This record gives sequence, C-alpha cells and structure tokens, in this order.
Amino acid sequence: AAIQHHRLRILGIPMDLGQQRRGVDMGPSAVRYAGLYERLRGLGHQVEDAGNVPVPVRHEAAVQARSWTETPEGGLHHLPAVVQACQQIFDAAQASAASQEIPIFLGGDHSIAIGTVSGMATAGPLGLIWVDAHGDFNTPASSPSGNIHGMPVAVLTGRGHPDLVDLGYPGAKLLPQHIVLVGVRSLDPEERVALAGSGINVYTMRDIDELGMATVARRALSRLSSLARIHVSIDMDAIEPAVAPGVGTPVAGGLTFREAHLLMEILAESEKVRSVDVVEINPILDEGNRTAELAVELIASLLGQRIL
Ligand code: NNH
Ligand code: MN
Ligand code: MN
Ligand code: MN
Repeated sequence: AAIQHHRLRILGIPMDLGQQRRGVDMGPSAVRYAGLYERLRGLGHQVEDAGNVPVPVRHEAAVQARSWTETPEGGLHHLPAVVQACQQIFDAAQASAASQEIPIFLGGDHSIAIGTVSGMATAGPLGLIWVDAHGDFNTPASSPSGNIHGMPVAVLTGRGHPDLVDLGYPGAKLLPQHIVLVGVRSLDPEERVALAGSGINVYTMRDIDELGMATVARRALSRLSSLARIHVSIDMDAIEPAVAPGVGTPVAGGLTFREAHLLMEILAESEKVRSVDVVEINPILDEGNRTAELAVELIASLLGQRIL
C-alpha cells in the first residue's frame, strides 16, 4: 500500500527536571540537527516545526521548589516545575488532539509524557505503547530516586502525587488494559510487584528474545484492537546502549537496531498512530549525534518509511 501522508507538528520540550543528569534538555536540538524535519518532508508529509514548549531552567526550578536538587520537595524532585511545564504540554497536546495533525513531541526526559498523553487522551479513548527499558511505574512511595521520569505510567493510570494525577483534568487518563510496555528489563522491587498486578500488558526483553519482535508487535496491537487511536512513547534507553549510547540511564540487553525498526514498521501499518514522544536523549553522553540520528530514523519508520 502507498504511504499515508499526514500533517505533522514537531514540538520540542527541553525538560530535564524529571531526572538528575544535565543535558537531556538538549534532546530537541539534537533531533532537529539530525534532520527530523527534512526526513519527514522527504516522506511526503506536511511538516510544521512549532518550536519549544517553555520549561523552567534547572536553577529557577530549584528556587521555585525552595530547595536544591538534592532535597526533594515532598519526596519528588522539582515537582512544582514539572507540573507547571506539563500543564503547558497538556494544553499543546489537547490542541493537537482536536486537530487532524500528528504531534511529534521531542523530549526532554520521560516526565513530559504526563502532559502529552493526558492531552491526547482528551479526544477520546487512547491506547499507549510505551517502549522503554524501564517500567516508569513508580509512585512516590516506591521510587528509589524521587525522579518523576520513573513515574509517568503510574500517574496516567491514576497512581501517584495528586498534582500529577490530576494534571489537565482529575484522575486516571488511561485504563491499564489499554497500555502496552515493550522492551522492559529494569524494574525497581516495589515497582515490579505493582506492575505485575496492574493489568498493564508488559513485553519484556525475554518475551522479545523468545517470541521475536514481529510477534510481540502484533500482540501489542491486538491488545489495543478496540481502540482507533494509539500514542507511541519511545524512551531511547529501550534500545541497546551500544547502538543508542546517548541516554541517562542505559541498561544492557536492549532492542537491536532492527528490532526497534521492525516495531515501528509494524505499528505504522496499523494506521492508528496518532501521536509520538521521543525522550531521554542526552547529547552530552552521546557518541557524536548518533542517538538522535537513530531517533530520526525510528520516527521515519513509524510514519511510513519502508525498505521496499
Ligand atoms: N526506575 C528508576 C527510577 O524510578 C529509573 C527510571 N529511569 C528511566 N525510566 N529512564 O525510563 O528512578
Ligand atoms: Mn522512560
Ligand atoms: Mn527508560
Ligand atoms: Mn532515563
């Protein structure tokens, strides 16, 4: 079948407050320098780069929280600033959800997904495919770090700090059975227990080893078969660190280059992908700009690029 052409909107979100390492705020620039706009135009899409959503800079955020980064506010680092930024992200995502365009959200750390997914969910039932080495299912009680980027999946199902859970509108944004995690290989002890009992569909690296990515990708889609709209959230640490070294929390044993592309290609064929996050790229930790370059290729595969 011929490639479907869409109106795409690129939105940068230079958020680094959901975790501790400096540099992930440069993710949007790295992906732009890697040629995202040109790549998507080359596929025939209509593309607009809408610039960046404002995010408080780190020092400013620490002052707002009346604490330094070492002293979590209510156990969560930079909570007020993350909430403020996510509210603006929510507004932008809600506007996109109401239009015919597909937004591409460039993080920033994964805390941005609290805003992106909540905003996209305003236009009706939404399936979520979360590609990540981690579960991102911590709550303030279970988190070993106090980092909000380890919490967005829990928040979206209604678990966590009320300021995060009630972002945009009160309560849970997604049903657990409408969420699929792919690539998981690192869970914190209490997070693991909570995730196993949650009803969320989890495909671990072991599942991918045993079944192959084609089967995992098709099963993931079949879990979401009742839904017409899917948000794909790609944490670049899902991919093997030898292939994608520019991430803050690398975990060995990740997706190969081809497994990651195959997942994108099969998701593209569903023609249900309505919005995308690409997060956790840290150019300071990268080799050249290869992690952002890979991100551009994966987004292209998700939006219709084919080998033949
Ligand atoms: N699970 C750890 C935490 O909650 C690490 C999370 N890091 C991530 N998640 N990069 O995708 O802090
Ligand atoms: Mn993540
Ligand atoms: Mn991760
Ligand atoms: Mn990370």
